[in-house]
Amino acid sequence: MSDLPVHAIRTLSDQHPKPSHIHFQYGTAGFRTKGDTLDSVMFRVGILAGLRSKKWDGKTIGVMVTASHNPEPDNGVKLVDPRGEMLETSWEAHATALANAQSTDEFIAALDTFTTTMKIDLSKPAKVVYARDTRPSGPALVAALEDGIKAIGAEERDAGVTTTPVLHYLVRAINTKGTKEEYGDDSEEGYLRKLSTAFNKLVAGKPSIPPLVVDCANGVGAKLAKELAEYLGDTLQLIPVNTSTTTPGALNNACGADFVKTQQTLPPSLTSVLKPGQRACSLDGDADRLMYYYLDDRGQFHMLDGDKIAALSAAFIGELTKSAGLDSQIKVGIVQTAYANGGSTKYLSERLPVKCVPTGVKHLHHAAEKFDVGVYFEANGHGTVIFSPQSLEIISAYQPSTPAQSTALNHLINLTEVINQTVGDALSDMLMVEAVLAHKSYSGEEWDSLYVDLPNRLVKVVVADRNIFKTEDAERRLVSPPGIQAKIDELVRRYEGGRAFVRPSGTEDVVRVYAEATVRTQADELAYRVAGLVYDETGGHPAHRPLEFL
Ligand code: G16
Repeated sequence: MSDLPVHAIRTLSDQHPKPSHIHFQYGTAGFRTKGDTLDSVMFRVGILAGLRSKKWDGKTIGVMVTASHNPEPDNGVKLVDPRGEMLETSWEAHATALANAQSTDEFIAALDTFTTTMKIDLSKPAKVVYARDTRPSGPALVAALEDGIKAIGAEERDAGVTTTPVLHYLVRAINTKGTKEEYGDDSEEGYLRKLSTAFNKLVAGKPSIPPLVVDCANGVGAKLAKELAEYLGDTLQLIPVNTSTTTPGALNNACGADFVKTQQTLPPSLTSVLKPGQRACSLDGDADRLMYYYLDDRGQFHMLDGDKIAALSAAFIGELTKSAGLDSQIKVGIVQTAYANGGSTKYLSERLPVKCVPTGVKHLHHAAEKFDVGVYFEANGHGTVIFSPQSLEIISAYQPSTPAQSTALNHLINLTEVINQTVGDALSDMLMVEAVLAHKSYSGEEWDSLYVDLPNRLVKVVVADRNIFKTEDAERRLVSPPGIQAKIDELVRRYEGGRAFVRPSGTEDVVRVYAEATVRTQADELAYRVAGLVYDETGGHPAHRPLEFL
């Protein structure tokens, strides 16, 4: 076993001192906070990525620099494991501990203990691939990350400015190259070619698809959407809007998937673009979330969120496995979180097994792996579909006995290719949705009518310390601070069809409140009452008292 390259680490670590007053936390989607405080975190993550790669015997580890749906001054970083999945949960605590060592000496001592305890063979090679979104703080943070990668002596590959899902794809493609599980060519072009080829095959012979407006949240999705449009040609005309990636403050501002989901309205920039009957979709800042919507004949807005995407895709996959004669061997299951609309949970659980897990795609992904085909979507539009290795083997070995079975089997195979199975991917999910709509000849309205959403409201509360909030039962109940859950229960009882829960965000310094009820005004009232309760009981920040109390 060789030793840590202490000299290189010390010299470079001194150039990236930790701000003494900040405690960093590897949360729902990695480290995420103000971009100008993250220099030391980036350097240390570079080292950690190298060590993770050594632990995996030199397999490539991914690092994505993004704060996704957060506003522009925020930034963040997350690690991607060799199969393109989120970092193994047990390493999150190590990441947090290393990020919080106060000095270079403490950091080196912590690294030493860490590598010994984890039995990391430092003589192994290490490879790291990284990318960033379009945030102005990105280049400096990437430079700090590169110093970390250099300090641990890992080989680096800069994937440049691209989306989070592309980075996940690249990690899997690099690590499966030349194996029987080869995922695709390890380049952005390879990704675009793979998705567009499968999509074009899936919709061949179907009636032409109407052009689709794509709100790119003024983020990195704009670049990929424009490139994808080239690959799709006339099969599906994309109309990218909100593509101002260099306009200060534009990112995720009054546009994008999070805006649509939380405001339940059309981005103002689309009012003159979208026509009644036309559907559109919004990506978020790093293009891993997708929200659909359409205007009905009266110009009224209708949202088609992650729950609706799950319902649409699960039904289609179920139909295909049945038509192919594979339904007894391949079963579809759904994974949701507490945010799933009660209407969707009722509809889906009457048809399929449904599991509820805590927020964060990493939780959904792992639960979905337990199904032959796991369809997982958060209501916020973050999700994908994963086929188990056994299902993929069954599909590839299957000999259909009729032409109809053969057609369905081909659709199923193309679907496995159009879907980015590593992680939620807005553009891949968009192609899946468009393919299903084309097959079913559904308009937005027909898709929407699969089930009726219960009116709901999401509210943020800024509190003194969100870390005092602890939950259980897949985040549906608060165990701490004590006493609040009983008061929430008491409030919920007063509303017909009422449901509400409170949880600390893992990506923003807030507590989130969700409520739904049979009637819109009641859902709003319940949400603001629960928010007020949380605020009053836990010392909310005076400047941020939830305003819309009814
Ligand atoms: C991240 C996670 C999602 C999660 C979201 C909000 O999304 O990947 O799984 O739903 O944060 O989390 P929270 O409510 O804890 O802030 P993204 O798109 O921001 O990476």
